[in-house]
Amino acid sequence: RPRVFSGMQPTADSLHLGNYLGALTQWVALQDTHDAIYCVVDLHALTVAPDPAVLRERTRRTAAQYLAAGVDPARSVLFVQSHVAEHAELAWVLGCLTGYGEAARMTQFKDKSAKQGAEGTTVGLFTYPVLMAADILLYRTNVVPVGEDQRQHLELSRDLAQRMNSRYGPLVPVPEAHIVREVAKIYDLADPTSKMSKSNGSVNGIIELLDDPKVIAKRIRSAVTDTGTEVRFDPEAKPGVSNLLTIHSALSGTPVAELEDRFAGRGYGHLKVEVADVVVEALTPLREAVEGWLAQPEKLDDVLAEGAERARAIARGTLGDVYDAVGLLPAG
Ligand code: AQP
Repeated sequence: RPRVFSGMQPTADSLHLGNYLGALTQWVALQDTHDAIYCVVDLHALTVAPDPAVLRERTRRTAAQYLAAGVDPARSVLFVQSHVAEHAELAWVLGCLTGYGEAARMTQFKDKSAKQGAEGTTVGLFTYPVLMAADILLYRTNVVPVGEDQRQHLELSRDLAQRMNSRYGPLVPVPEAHIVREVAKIYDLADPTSKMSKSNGSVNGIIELLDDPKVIAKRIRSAVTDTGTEVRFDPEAKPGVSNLLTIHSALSGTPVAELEDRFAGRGYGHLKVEVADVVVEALTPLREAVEGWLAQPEKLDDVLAEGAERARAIARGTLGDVYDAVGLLPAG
């Protein structure tokens, strides 16, 4: 079976609806057809200088959300990035294959470093996409399910795979992005031209998976729409309404065209009420399942320890081949 790998950063107490629709639901579906490996990328989270105790807590919470959403440890490898030392080791080798200008062109780096200023911008933020390439190539990954915002980083992973293979002989497959167009970019409810984001989102524009249902309903009710009344999917002219239709359709399974018909002549208020119901209905069992996992931290840690062991076995093989190919002397 082809291999799928993906990860998310433990940079918030809760994942948001963009993470869930753009990535996590795809991860769960791909378990049926792929050899799946999913990771909480805590080393990446160090780029935002988190409080140590908070980072530890969020790492567990993120893993609990993967499990609650349906990542099944019996079928997938689920682990924490820092538990497998080979990620950082392969990242060094790949960093030595990455051009400075190539890394400096990454738009996420440009955006985040512009916000943080020269003093606040670390080398870790700069080399973030190189570590991401290491995560992916270490498992000889074929498919990487991500949202649209990660497309450029994935392109770099592909370039590095090709470069390594052409310089040192075939070592890793060139990974493909798995980006599902309809849900590739969920927008901020309060600013529907920006993506829903853990770090940049306006407080009112983001729906966290673990939010209280009342908060979710309130945020959807106050979602920014346009001054018209027609419920129509038109991301250019009606980004707010189109975002609500996307969310409804993805969670309810109802095609967007059918929703347009259903809400014809009924105005935005009705749409918002129904979207709130659909979101609360989808997230309530998920929130309860997360609470279940967090109530048994030993069981959660056991799942992660077993996952790390399985991941390490694969990672060790790839890193050994790469070290050998680039000419590092075996330890004997
Ligand atoms: N708004 C979104 N719509 C669809 N998919 C999205 N993803 C993120 N936002 C949306 C996808 O979720 C995964 C999260 O990866 P990450 O933890 O590395 O975070 P990120 O891509 O930087 O996005 P976040 O979670 O919103 O954080 P910040 O605030 O740092 O931008 C990825 O697959 C991503 O594509």
